[in-house]
Amino acid sequence: MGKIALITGATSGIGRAIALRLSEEGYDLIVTGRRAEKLEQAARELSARSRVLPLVFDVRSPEQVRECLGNLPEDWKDIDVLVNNAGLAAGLEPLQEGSIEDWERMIDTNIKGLLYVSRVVLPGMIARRRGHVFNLGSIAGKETYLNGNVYCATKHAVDSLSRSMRMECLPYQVKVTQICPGAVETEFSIVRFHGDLEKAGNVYKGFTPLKGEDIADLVAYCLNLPAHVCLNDIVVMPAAQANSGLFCKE
Ligand code: NDP
Ligand code: 8X3
Repeated sequence: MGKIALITGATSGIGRAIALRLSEEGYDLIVTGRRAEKLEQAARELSARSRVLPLVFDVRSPEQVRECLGNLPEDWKDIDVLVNNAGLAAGLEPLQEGSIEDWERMIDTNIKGLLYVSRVVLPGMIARRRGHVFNLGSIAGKETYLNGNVYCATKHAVDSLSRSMRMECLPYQVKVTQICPGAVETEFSIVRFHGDLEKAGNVYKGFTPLKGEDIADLVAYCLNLPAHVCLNDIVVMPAAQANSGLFCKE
């Protein structure tokens, strides 16, 4: 049996690319997401190389998280790698015009979802004295940009929780790596702009954004480091981006 990696939000974008890459690296994969059809499609692709367990659930529901991840079949229980990737931005408006529904979606997914999943998975890693957790933060967790308000706050929370996890996992040989990307072209902006493809496409015009595969390469790199080495915190951007608001566009 190979090592087991659990990747949340593997139906698209960064999560899907990480799943593919870890499949190439020989991992068995637990992949999750809410869209059953997309998850099945990803699982079919991954099963060419890996054992795959697709689990459809919403990370915002502590009951669903416990039900799915707390009752894993015996040969899937010993998770070596957890990638807390599921997340989103919804909206890009000044606070005084923001949608409370969008705020709750972001807070419930990006902060509470990450906590619910980690709460179920970490005890096993700690008991086995082995594991590696990756949290998908963002440049939005290192800076605050205009109209990014609640999304930035959720990613600042991921930044803080990643540091807490690192301290609390330290005695148990469980590594914690936060990856904080700048612009990665995925479904992210389509979700942020509530399905407005034109607005979403404009985000990536005039420069070469990162791809999910670039983030997947980083995860693979970290996992292949010697046991005594851990990259704690990675900020990664397109070469054409200096910070959340400064791009060199054609
Ligand atoms: P995508 O929209 O392409 O993918 C998001 C993934 O998260 C999907 O698989 C989606 O699956 C899953 N997801 C969202 N909400 C839930 C939920 N409530 N329960 C379960 N799964 C959920 O975006 P990205 O790949 O770009 O985003 C991945 C992570 O990377 C996010 O945390 C994002 O904040 C972060 N990030 C993205 C950047 C970018 O520029 N793209 C930059 C910095 C960070 P489904 O809809 O099937 O549930
Ligand atoms: C995604 C990158 O700059 O849109 O986290 O917040 S940004």
